Amino acid sequence: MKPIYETVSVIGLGYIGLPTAAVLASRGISVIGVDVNEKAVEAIRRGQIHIVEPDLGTLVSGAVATGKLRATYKPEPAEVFIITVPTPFTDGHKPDISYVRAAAEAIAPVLAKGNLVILESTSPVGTTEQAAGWLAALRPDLSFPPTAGEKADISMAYSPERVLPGRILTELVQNDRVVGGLTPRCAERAAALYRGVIDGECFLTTARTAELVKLTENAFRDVNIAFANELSLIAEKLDLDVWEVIALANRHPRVNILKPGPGVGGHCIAVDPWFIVDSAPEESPLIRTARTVNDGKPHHVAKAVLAAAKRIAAPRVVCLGLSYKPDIDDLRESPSVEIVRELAGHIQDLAVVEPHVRELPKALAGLGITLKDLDAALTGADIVVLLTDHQPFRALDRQRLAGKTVIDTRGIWR
Ligand code: SAJ
Repeated sequence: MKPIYETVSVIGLGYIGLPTAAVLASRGISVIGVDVNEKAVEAIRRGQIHIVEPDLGTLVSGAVATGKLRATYKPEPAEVFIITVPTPFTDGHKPDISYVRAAAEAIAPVLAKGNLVILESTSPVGTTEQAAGWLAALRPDLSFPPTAGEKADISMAYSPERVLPGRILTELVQNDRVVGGLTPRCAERAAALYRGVIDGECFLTTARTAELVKLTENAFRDVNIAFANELSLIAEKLDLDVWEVIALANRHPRVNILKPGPGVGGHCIAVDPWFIVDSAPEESPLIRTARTVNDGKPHHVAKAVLAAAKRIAAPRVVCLGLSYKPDIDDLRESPSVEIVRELAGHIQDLAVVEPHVRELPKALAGLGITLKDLDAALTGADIVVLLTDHQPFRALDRQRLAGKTVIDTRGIWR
């Protein structure tokens, strides 16, 4: 289907906004990308990208070369505004929607009758309605759905991104979308945009339902990973192989246990469940406990390494992998980084292998840790700790591990 809007502005050009802007531009829409980050804007202006994601560089350079994608610091008039800014949490696990508010304040001056505003950032239930309130206060000359309903000058909807880092461009186009409107017409107008761009189906609902759907997806995964992680502790205590237990249990037609690991990282699954807990604390003990179980796993792994290290005089320890999941360079909220950091306080000879970075992240700098290549790190190591299951580690000749103490948190060398 052909896109029905000619000009779309994407506010926030990060892991979701930039791929979204590039895909819209590749469909012939004129896209105005807006970001306050100089690194992002200047890179895009040169036709380059400031994040790592397969095939994104080619798509962005093509879109910039044809003039379909333009990056700016300040919003300009457009038919549709898509907000894709971060929604982190504060120290007390409270959602921080200040970037959504800043985005609403930035677009307010250029909003015009007939515009559509879509929020895609993961947000607590009620945020889209709240954003309508902020906009209404700044633009008393325009009417908004919470007060004017279907007759409002501006349509507003919530449609969560649900793409997997590493597969963003594929999933952006192929995944189904949930599109929640502040009114049915708002949902219909937003769905009309996506239908012109994606191959997946659009499912229409209210903005509040769509907001909870997004949080539910990631909380579901977190709870299921927590089950696997708890099982790994139980199996360890009972001296059983958790991987064998899971593989055999999964032969049951209605059982599908996920994989235990060193903990849960990334900016989504380790964050979003807290938004549910914050909005319904009494009703969410399971979701909160899952977070605690997953957050406790890095410390448990570090303790196991230190126990093994105690049995060796002057142990040489090597940790394999820093990113939060395999074959990407993303170190955000990575449990592997947390484990290495904890070990650094106790192990004199500590090396790290991370094929996707050139230097150690700030969190690990100045702690006496050396970044090595795989071959050099394994030579002479007493303890090998597998933290992230990158391809070169999966392909390792097991002979290289002979005679060493191996702690394999991902179960790849069984
Ligand atoms: N993990 C395990 N065991 C498993 C699966 C994952 O320990 O069986 C760990 C990973 O090692 C990693 C973390 O969980 O540390 C999260 O990785 P992931 O690949 O499950 O998910 P993300 O965070 O990269 O992306 C998720 C996706 N959500 C779901 O699968 C429900 C993605 O579709 C969302 O768009 C994304 O969050 C987001 O932006 O919200």
